[in-house]
Amino acid sequence: MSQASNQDQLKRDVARAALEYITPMLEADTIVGVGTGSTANFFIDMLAEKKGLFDGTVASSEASAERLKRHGIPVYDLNAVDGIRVYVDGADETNPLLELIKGGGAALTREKIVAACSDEFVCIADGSKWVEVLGNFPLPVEVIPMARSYVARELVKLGGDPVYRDGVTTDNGNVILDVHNMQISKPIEMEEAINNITGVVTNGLFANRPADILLLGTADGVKTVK
Ligand code: ABF
Repeated sequence: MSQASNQDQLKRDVARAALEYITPMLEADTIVGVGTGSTANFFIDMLAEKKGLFDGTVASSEASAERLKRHGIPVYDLNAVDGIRVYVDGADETNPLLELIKGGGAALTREKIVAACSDEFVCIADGSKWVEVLGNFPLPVEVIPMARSYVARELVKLGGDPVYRDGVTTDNGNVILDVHNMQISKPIEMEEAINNITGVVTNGLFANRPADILLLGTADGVKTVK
């Protein structure tokens, strides 16, 4: 099998494991938070098997909302629900504490909001996402467009090397700076420091609210990390 199709198989495996994990939670009033990206897409396609056994979903992006609706799965505005029982989403990197870098797909702000509202956050990832120290993957930062240059200068002061993601506008109408060359040894502190820069909407560190459980796809099967 090629490396790409092997990685896709691992993504399918963790999506299946997530579906099995959440199935006991599915009741008539259950709301499921659904993430964004290729791993989350596998999960969405499998979640269609459970259509009708739960109330509906809240999606972390327009793209995921469209995919859910194509399957006939109800998608609610977050303001229309009381809470989210469980949120399933991928990541770009995870460390052993289940602190994450997310936002490679530019959906980080909605992902962070959905994570904040969820009783439980299940991260699904293939083994390539596992790292000891976060930061090899460039850290996405969503920024109000007029603040882009100012925020970039402040990110340099924090030790990073920000690069404007040309041609990308987020679902919220903002821009993304990808911060390269960061060795993030203190993710909680870094998440807060970046959030404190005026003009930053969100950054892709999920450390204050890490995942609760990680389903990691490896050649030896799906590993559960809590
Ligand atoms: C979202 O999708 C992210 O926050 C992350 O950026 C990305 C992971 O994508 P994939 O599953 O395609 O690797 O979950």
